[in-house]
Parts: sequence; structure tokens; C-alpha cells
Amino acid sequence: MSHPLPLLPLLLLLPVVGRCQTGSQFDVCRSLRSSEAGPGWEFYACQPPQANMKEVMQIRVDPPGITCGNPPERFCTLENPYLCSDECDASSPDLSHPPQLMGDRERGGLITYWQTVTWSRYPEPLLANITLSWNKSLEVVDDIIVTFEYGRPTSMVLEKSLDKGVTWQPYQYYADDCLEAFGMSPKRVSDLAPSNLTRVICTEQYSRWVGAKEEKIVVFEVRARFGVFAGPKLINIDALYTRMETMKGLRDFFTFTNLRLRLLRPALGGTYVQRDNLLKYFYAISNIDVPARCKCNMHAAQCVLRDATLQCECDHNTSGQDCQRCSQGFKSRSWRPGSYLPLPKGTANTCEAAETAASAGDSNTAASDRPSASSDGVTDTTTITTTTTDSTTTDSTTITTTTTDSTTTDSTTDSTTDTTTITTTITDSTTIDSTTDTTITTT
Ligand SMILES: [Ca+2]
Repeated sequence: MSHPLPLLPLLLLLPVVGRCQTGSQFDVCRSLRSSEAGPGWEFYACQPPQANMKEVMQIRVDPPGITCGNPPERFCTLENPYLCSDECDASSPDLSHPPQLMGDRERGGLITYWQTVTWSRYPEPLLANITLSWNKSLEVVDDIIVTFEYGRPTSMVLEKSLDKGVTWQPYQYYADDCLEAFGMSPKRVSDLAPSNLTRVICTEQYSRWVGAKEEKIVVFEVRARFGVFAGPKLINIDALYTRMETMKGLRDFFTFTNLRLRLLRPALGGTYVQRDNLLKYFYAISNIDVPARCKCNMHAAQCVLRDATLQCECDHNTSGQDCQRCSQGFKSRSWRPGSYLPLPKGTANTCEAAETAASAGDSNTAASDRPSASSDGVTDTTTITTTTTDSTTTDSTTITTTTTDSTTTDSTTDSTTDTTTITTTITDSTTIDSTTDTTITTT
């Protein structure tokens, strides 16, 4: 069947961010194995490859009129405050600085950037919000890097939402003086212990004035947080995966559907505000890198753009944007996220077929600790005693709790820590067919 919009796997669509290579672990959801009963599928926990999500983000800036150039405006720079020949003009392609230029691919060494109006209304604060939306839950896998041309803000907040922008929570505070700006003592990620890694901190590392051209980036440190468990070069990524399953709130900490930058005070050039030259104060952002992967609850190895929305290509008899429920014809109560454990292959936690529920005759659930190819086809896995809360409920619970305290109730960690591995080899070919049907045709 042809479809007006091609389903492009993100793997092909987007260049994979090269810095964080966590190996090819968990990149397939199933493989064909032969046993005495004939060929059958063996299922594995799987996750989509990472990508730079700036390519598919929606950008909104607030308040209205914050972008420069309407009407055209002259501006100066901190580096050269008395040379004010630069102009921002929204009606001119060469002189306009629209928000899209924060997420574009820059070619040929030309830096393109979004720019705000200048601080001509001082002492009224110069505030700007940048909201980045994906309409899809993502898991960040490497540092989020925001590049500021003409100086980094004196203070700003990075916020995140887990419910597509309904509620927000702080992710990290940035200021040249954390105590003065936010009443928080300054911290670095290296100050954090494994037990309080999900703490929201204020850092002074990216706000000090060192010259606009020397240091342009503001970082949300994901790599350093991963390194607390996996070692400095993320050599022991298995240790991180184990923590993701066992430590409450850890996985949610790296999950979001939206990000928001609240710019509170522009770069001042290392001195106080000079009222006689306010045209040198403004914000300009040339790039925002968001290396992440779609959250698919370990049930999909691909994530595609469908009707301009990200969608997991669900396997394991699951469906939904995040593979957060069982497909039709499968026991909805049997849904659970896949698990990284036991390493190295994890557990698929495939949804059970509804038809076979009654005939759980020779169920072989007292299986070995890890999925093995030699085990017989187990079609039904009898009782799963852990209460799996509905995924929508899980989301809303997570949102209302703040990230400053890592006591979030998380069904992922709850259900996976204390369950034994269930061998998921389904030999029934009709089951497999119906799965592939639904994943392809649901548009
Ligand atoms: Ca750009």
C-alpha cells in the first residue's frame, strides 16, 4: 500500500551524533531461531538509535515581538560597543534572524542565528522563552548544547516537560552568581554523588564572562551524569543500564517531551549595565543540539516521522506512540516495558496473545535466567504479579513530582527489578503476522 508520506526511518534521515557511541546493544527486537518445534522468533529488548533531535524540533519563542527586525533595528556588540553598524531587518533575507536558525544545518561555515531585540527598555528585564517541542517522549543520551553568539546569558533556566507542555519543571539553573540570581549555592555535576544525581543544580560554569568569542556554549551535562555510573569514557555502559532499571527516577530524569530555555538576563561583558549603550545587550543563539532517542519502552528499534510526528515502530505485540500498550488481540494487562536486564540482552517482556490465555498448558516459565535459543516455544507466560500501572497514569504521576527529590514512582523500575526473565519465543506464525500488520498500517 502506498502512502502519501514516506516513512523515513530516523536512522537514515538524521546523522547520528558521533560522540556517544554506546555500542550496538539493543538494536534488534527479534531474530529468527530454529528449534525442535521449527523456526520461531526470539525477542529482545530493543531501542531506536540516537539522533540529533534538533532536526525534528518545533521552535517557539516568546513573548511576541522578541525576535529582532520588526521594525528594523541597529545593534552593537559587547566586543566593539561603539561600532553599531550591524542591523537586524526581518524583511531582508540577509539581515533577518528568525527562530528556525537555532535548529538549521549550517553549510559552508556560515553561522546562522536567532537574535532578539536589544535591551532598550532597561531597567525592565529582557526576558525571552524558547520552547522546543517534539510531541513525543525522548530520552536524552548526550550533552544538550546551546550555542550563544555575542555572549552567554548572565542567568537562565533550562526547563523540561514530560506531558507535552502542560506542566514544567526546572532541569538546570545557570547564572554567573547562583546565590544572587536563584538563592542556590553553585554546584557542578562532578559534585554530585550517585544517590543525588537527579538533583536539579545551579551552575556558574557557563555564565561567566570570558569574551563573547571564547566561550559560546551552555551545556546540560548528560555525559558527565552517565559517567558517574559508567566511568569517565562511558566504558562500563552496562553499569549505567543496570542503574537505569534499578534506581527510581533515574530514567525519567533523562526523559522529556519538551524543553524550554528561559533567558532572564543577557551577557553584560563582565561589568554592570551601561545605560548609555543598551544596544549591545541582546540574546543570539546559533544552534541547539539535542542528542536523544525516542522513548519506546524498549519495544522498538526504529522511530519514524509519520505525518510530521515521531512514532515508535513497535514490536513485541505492542502499539501506541511510545509502544505503551499491547496491540489489539493481546492481553492489555500483560504490558510491561522491556528491560535492559539481565545484561547483555535484556528482556523483551512481549505482550501475551489473548487467545492462548486459557490454554496455558505446558508453559515453561520457570526458565533459565537469560533467554536461550534452545528453550521451547513458550506462548503464554501465566501470572505476572507485579502491578503494572497504566502508562498514562505513570506519566501524570511523574509530572507532579519535582525533580529535586528522586522519589518518583516509576513503573519501569518497579516492574523490572524483581521479575525473573521470561523466555519469549513465540512460534505461532499468525501472531507474528498480525503484529507486523498493525505496525505498518496504523497511520
Ligand atoms: Ca544556526
